[in-house]
Amino acid sequence: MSAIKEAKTKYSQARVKEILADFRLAVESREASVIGRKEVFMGKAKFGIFGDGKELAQIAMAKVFKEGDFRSGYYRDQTFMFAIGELTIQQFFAQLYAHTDLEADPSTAGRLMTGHFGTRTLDEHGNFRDLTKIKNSSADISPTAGQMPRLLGLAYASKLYRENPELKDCTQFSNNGDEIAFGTIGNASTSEGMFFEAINAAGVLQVPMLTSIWDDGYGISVPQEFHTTKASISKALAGLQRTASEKGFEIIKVKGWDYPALIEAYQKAEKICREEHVPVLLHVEEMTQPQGHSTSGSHERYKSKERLAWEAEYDCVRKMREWIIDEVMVLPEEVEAIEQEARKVAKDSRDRAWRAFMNDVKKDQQIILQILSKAEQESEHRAALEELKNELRSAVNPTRLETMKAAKRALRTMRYENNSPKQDLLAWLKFAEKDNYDRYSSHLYSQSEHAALNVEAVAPVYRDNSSIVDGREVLQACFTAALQRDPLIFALGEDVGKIGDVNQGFAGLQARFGELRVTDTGIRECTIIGQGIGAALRGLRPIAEIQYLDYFIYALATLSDDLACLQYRTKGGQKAPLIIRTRGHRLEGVWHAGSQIGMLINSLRGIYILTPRNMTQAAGFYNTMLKSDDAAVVIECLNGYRLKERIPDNINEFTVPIGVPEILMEGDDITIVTYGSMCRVVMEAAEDLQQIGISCEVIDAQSILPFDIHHSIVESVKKTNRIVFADEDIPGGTTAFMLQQVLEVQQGYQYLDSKPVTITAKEHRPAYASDGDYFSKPNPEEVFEKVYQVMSEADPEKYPALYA
Ligand SMILES: Cc1ncc(C[n+]2csc(CCOP(=O)(O)OP(=O)(O)O)c2C)c(N)n1
Ligand SMILES: [Mg+2]
Repeated sequence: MSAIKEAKTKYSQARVKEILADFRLAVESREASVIGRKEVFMGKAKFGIFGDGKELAQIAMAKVFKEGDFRSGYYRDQTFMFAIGELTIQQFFAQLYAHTDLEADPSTAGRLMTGHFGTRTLDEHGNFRDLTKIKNSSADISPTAGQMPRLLGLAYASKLYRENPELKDCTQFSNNGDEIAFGTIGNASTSEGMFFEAINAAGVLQVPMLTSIWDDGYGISVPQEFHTTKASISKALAGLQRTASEKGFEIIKVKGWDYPALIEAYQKAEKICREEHVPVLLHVEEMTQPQGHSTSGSHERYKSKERLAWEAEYDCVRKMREWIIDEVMVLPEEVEAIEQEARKVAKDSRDRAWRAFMNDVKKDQQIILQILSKAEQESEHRAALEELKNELRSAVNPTRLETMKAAKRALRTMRYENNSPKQDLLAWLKFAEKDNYDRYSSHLYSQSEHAALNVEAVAPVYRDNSSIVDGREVLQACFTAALQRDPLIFALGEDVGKIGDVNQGFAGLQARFGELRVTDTGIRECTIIGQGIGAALRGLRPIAEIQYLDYFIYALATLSDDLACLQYRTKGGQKAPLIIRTRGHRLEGVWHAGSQIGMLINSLRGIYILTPRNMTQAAGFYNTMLKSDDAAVVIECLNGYRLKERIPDNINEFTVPIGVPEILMEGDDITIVTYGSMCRVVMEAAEDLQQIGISCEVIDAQSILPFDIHHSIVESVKKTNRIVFADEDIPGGTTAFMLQQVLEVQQGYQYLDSKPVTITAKEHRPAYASDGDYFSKPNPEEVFEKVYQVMSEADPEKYPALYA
C-alpha cells in the first residue's frame, strides 16, 4: 500500500484493494465504451450502444449478485456483466463486430447487436446446467421494458422453490428459493405498460425481484418530464412502499455517482429481497450518458450546455476518482497508473477480438480467392473473374456476404463451363450454405434430444367400457395426472385456481394440489406469460393460461419478442419450455370467438401452435409438450368442453405427435383440410355431400406449426386432385399458409385438376349470438356449397349450379 497516504486513510488495506479493483473495472468498461464508439465510426461495426455513465451502480449490484441469481436487464449492463465475470471485454467487442463464433460471443453467437447479454444456462446438449452454481443472466431483447414480464417469472420461481416443499429436491435449480431476480431498466422505459404490470404483480406476489432503474434523465432525446408523473419514478410509485401493516415494496433512492452510497444501497436491498422475499425498487438517480444514447446521433442536439456541463462534472467514474484521491487517500499517481493499465486492457481486448473475428471471416474469403485465381486460368471469362477476385480482395473489412456474392457471381459467369474450379466453387457453396444456416438460422426450435418433434407417439388406449365424459373432464384427468407425476409442473392464470378455470379443466385441482400448483392470477395477460417464461427458464414446467384466444393480443409482444426467439437468439444457450393454454374458435360474439391463428403463426415462429379438435387431442398435445423442451400454444375449442368424449385409459401417458394430420373421413373426390372447431362443421358438410355422391377426404391438420411434417396431405391430393382449405381465420390468414405449404412446399400444385379454394370467416370479427356466428363464420351450408361448386365446375352436368 505504498502509494496510499497510509496514515490518513480510514479504510483497511483489503478494502482499499477492493475499491481500486472496482475503479479499474469501471475504467476498463468506460474505455470499452469509448473505443467501441470509435469502432463504429471506423466502419468496423454497424451500431453501438454502451453502458458509459452507469458503471458504478452496476459494480455495486454485482457485489450482491450470487451464484443462482438471475439478471433480466437491458443494453446498458456491460459493466455488470464484466463484474460478475460472465463477459470479457474481448467478448464484448466480438459481439460489437457480430462474430458468429459461440466462444467469441457466448451471449448471442453474433446474432444480436451489441449490448444484448445472456449467459448459457444450457449445456451443449441443451440440458440445464446446475443453475445454482453459476451467475445467470436471461437473454436480453431490444424492446424497452420487454425484460420486465420475464423478470417477474424469474423472481416467482424463487417463491415456488422456497414455499413448495415438493420442490426441495430440485437443487439443480434453486437453493431453497434464496435467489434474487435482478432487473434493470432505463428511466424512460418505465413508462411502458409492461413495467407497471410487472411491478404491480411483484408487489402482489411478494417475490424477490430487485429492480434497478438507471435514471439518466433521458430516453434518447426526450427528457424526464415527458416520461413520468412528477418526473420521478420513485415518487410516482411511492404508494407501493410497504408499511408495518401492509405488504408492498421497499423503495430505495441513491445517486449513480456515489460509490459508497451505492454499495450500501445494494447491500440493504439484497438483504430485504433475499431474506424476506420482498420486492425492491432501487431508483438510481443522477446517472449520465457521456457519449449520448448510441452511435446514431450526438446528444449535443438535445442537451443544453448546462446539462452537458453537469454530466461532465457528475460523471460517475470521475466522481469515484475524486473520492478515491480525497477520501480513500490514494495518491493520484497510482490512480493514473491504474487508469493507464485499464485502458490498455480494453485496447488489447479489442485487438484480440478483431483479429479473431477477421481470421474467421477471412477463411472463406481466402478459399474463394484461391478458387478464383485457379478459375482465371481455366475459364474463358478470365477478365470478369479477375475483376471479381480483385474486388473481393480489396474489401477493407471483409464480410461473408462479399465472399458469397463473389462465388455466386463467378458461378453465373461460368454457367456454360464445366471445369475443376467450378466444381470447387459448387462444393464450397454447399458447405457455406450449411455453415451459414448454422450461423444465422439454427435453433428456432429446440435442437436437443428432448425437442417436441422427438417425443414418441403413444396411442390412446380404450377399453370397451371406457367412460364417456364431458370434454373438460378429459382435460381434468390429464392435468391431474400431470400434477401428480411431476412437482415442477404448475398452472397459472385468471380463474385457474379456485374455480379451476372458466371451463373447469382444473376443477378441484387447487384443493387437491395447493395454491402454488394451481394458481389464480390478476388480470394481466402479458405478465402471466412473463411469469411462465421466467419460471420455465429456471427449470419449472408452467402451464400459463390466457383465458380466451381473443386476449392473446395483450401477451403477444412478450411471446413474440421474448419466448419465440429465445432459443434462436441464444443459439441454444437458453430455453423456456412454456406451455400456453388458451381457448378459441367459435362460441359467442366478438372477443369470445376469435380464431386468429394467422396472427399467431405470423408472429410466433419458434413456438409450436397446436389446434386440437377435441379435448382428447388437446390432452395428448399437453402430454407431448410436457415431455419436450419446446414451447407451445395449445388452443382448445371453446365450444367443446361439454361435448362427450371417450377418455383414454392411459391418459397419463398417451401422446399426440405434433405436425401429424389425421384423416377424419376418407374420400376420393376432393380433399378438405381444416382444424379445430371447424372439423365438426366440415364433417357435417362432408356427410351431406356424401349423400349426393361427392366423396370428401377430410383431414384435420391438428397442428399448424409444425405443419404436416410428413407431407401426408399431398398424398391425398394425388388421389383426389382437388383441395379446399377451411378455417375460421380471416381470408388470407391460416388458409393461405396451409395452401402455400401444400401447393408450394409439398408441390401439390402439379396434381390439381381444379383451382384450390379457401373457406374462411369474414374479415370482421364474429358478430354476436347464433345468427351472428352463422353469418360471420363458415357454416356447413357454405362448406357444402363451396365444395359443390368445385365439383360443379369439373362436371356441370352431374353437379348443376345450386342456386341458378
Ligand atoms: C418498445 C420500444 N420502443 C422504442 C424503442 C427505441 N428505443 C431504444 S432505447 C430508447 C430509450 C430508452 O431510454 P431509457 O429507458 O431511459 O434508457 P437509456 O437508454 O436512457 O438508458 C428507445 C425509445 C425500443 N427499443 N423499444
Ligand atoms: Mg434514460
